[in-house]
Amino acid sequence: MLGDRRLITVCTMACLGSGRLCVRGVEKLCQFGQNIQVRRKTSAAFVRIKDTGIQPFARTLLRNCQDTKTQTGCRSLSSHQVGPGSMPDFQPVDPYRLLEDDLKDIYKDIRKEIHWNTNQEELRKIASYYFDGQGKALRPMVAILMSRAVNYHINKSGLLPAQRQVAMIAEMIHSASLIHDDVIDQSDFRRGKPSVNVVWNHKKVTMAGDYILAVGAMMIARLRNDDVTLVLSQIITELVQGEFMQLGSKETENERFAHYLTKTYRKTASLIANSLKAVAMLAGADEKLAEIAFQYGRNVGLAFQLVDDLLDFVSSSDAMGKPTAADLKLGLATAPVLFACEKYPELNPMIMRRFQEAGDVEKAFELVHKSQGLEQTRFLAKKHCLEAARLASSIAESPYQKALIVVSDLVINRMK
Ligand code: GRG
Repeated sequence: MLGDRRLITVCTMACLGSGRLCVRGVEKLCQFGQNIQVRRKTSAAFVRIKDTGIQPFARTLLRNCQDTKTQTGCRSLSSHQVGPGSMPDFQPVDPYRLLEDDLKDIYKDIRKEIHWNTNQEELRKIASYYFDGQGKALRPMVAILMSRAVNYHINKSGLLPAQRQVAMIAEMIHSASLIHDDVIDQSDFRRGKPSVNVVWNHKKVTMAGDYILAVGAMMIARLRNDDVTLVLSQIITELVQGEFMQLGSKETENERFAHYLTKTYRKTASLIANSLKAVAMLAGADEKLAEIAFQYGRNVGLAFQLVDDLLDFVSSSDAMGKPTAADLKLGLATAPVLFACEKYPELNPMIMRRFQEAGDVEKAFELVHKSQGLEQTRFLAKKHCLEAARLASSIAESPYQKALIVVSDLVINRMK
């Protein structure tokens, strides 16, 4: 654990140090807690970068890849020139950089959708509050990566407008759920700023979350694809069920872990899994390929939430942009606590009373750190990341497919 903590400190320092130098993509990479050493291990996604305009940090990344060119097979490739059979010279880049052109207007386009569908200025403001570019944009990023990887696999090139719409819809459903979550949890802080429920009253905020969902539903309808509509609608039913499950708890340890994993799938992984399945279906993928896209998203999503639950115990609130140990304070027993129960059964009654008695939160926090719960959580997350990487490896080799593998690495090493 000490080793892990040291790694976290080193990564955080690397991020802070390079943050001012970062181009947008590298900033996002930093939010994930990557540093040059990690990149060297995983330099697997490549794009052609013009000689001008490469920021110092990105230049270092390029040098790292060039150093290992023969081992990794680096070649350069423009994201707009990707097509079956054409694989010119690769240079390394992070997934955000690879998709820079695809992602740069995503929030602007979402804000336009939010704006066009109402003339009520306050509703526009509240609904746009979290589309400020401060999130990691993980969901649109993986949706577009999977779109381009699948398109390449089935001999199509580029990105379909409908696939880009799904990337936007995924981020909109995510934000609507964050807004509702903030109201339910009475949050104070998110992404380093006052959470939406602090700025406006909870009735208006709840309506704004509903409004984002409704605009998202109209965008789904415009896709005019019944199967995709079903897949994307599933996300919302599962999100609600996941949140509902979180309100309850289970008596026995076994039941509790199964309950936690189902809840985690519904609350976090379903959104990624089903949006990736939707973009694959829009490409005309067969069932097998659509299932690979779904399973990749499911594994990345589970790992992402496991790491989120882990970071709640080890990260500072400054790094996270939201308070830490928040889950315990909300009465939630996540993976680190459930694992810690094996060694410290005295956690069981605390879980059952949802850490409500004086001193419960502090004691549980201490026992989790004394147990192997954090390592076990990380191990389980890693298992899902490896499975995601294995699934991505079964898609035809392309810069996007390789970037999907890099993403699985970013998820396990992320710092916020
Ligand atoms: C109204 C759609 C809807 C749902 C209602 C409230 C609720 C049911 C569900 C809550 C689901 C929720 C908030 C899950 C948390 C998932 C999670 C790990 C969020 C953090 O994601 P990041 O780190 O956030 O990607 P950023 O800020 O980077 O976008």
